[in-house]
Amino acid sequence: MQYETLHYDLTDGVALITLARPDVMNALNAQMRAELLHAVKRASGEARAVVLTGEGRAFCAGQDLGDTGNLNNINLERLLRDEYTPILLAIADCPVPVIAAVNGVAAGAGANLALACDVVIATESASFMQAFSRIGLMPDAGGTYVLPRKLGLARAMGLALFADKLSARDAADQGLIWEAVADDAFEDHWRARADHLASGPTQAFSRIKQAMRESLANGMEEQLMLEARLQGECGRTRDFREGVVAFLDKRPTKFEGR
Ligand code: T3D
Repeated sequence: MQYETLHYDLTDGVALITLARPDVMNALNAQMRAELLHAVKRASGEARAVVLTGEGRAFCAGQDLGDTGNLNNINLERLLRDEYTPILLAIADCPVPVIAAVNGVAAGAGANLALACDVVIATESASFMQAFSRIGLMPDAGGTYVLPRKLGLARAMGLALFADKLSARDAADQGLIWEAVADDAFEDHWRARADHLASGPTQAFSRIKQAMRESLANGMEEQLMLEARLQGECGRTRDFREGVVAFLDKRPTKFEGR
């Protein structure tokens, strides 16, 4: 697929997906949704870490409100089911870690796209906004799934009802995202984080993702059984052997992702 609404680059195991409609703050139109789904699936098959970021001053302003078609005859259920849900599931199912490098405002479905990623690193001047109620909607694109789980019900409810902008610093302090980084250090920082993940134990990372996500629905015993099974698989990887040998040899690890 030739991408027109995003850039895709694979370097040293890191797939960098850059949303590229800066004139509309990288708002998602139908073409961008199709290309993003393709890019995430492509990265899942060839990268050891994925970074999703935005071009210009925004990360993503959510649905392109100029691309909604006839408002009297709009089918939002179909739009969400057929075009947004596959992207969010592709990020969850991606076998390698996905970082959202939030370079500016993330609003509406753009905020929830970022929050669907495994790690969210934001620049300090970025912000997160559940903009939906400002236009008469409720949070979608996974917002009602991730917000109560990451923040608790009280803060999730407030963000959804008031649609206030939450600064990256507050988002980090409240546990909604992993970290907020000074603007002038932001790019170097997320690149270093991505390189770290891309040279790490990919098989273990994949199982960390699976176990963390399944824990949200599992009881304790089910989760302990899952951990035992997945750790058994980790124990059969080359990277586990390398990790132990490197520790005993007092040298840095050289993980191959196998
Ligand atoms: O189809 C459906 O509607 C259902 C799906 C829903 C999922 C959703 O995501 S609903 C939520 C949609 N998003 C929003 O409501 C956010 C709308 N945008 C804003 O509130 C603000 O633009 C921001 C807070 C994100 C940024 O504000 P600011 O002051 O920094 O920038 P701005 O001047 O408002 O925007 C700059 C340009 O981007 C501007 O265009 P112009 O005037 O320079 O030609 C603006 O119209 C455009 N833009 C920003 N967001 C969108 C957009 N164009 C289309 N769609 C957008 N979402």
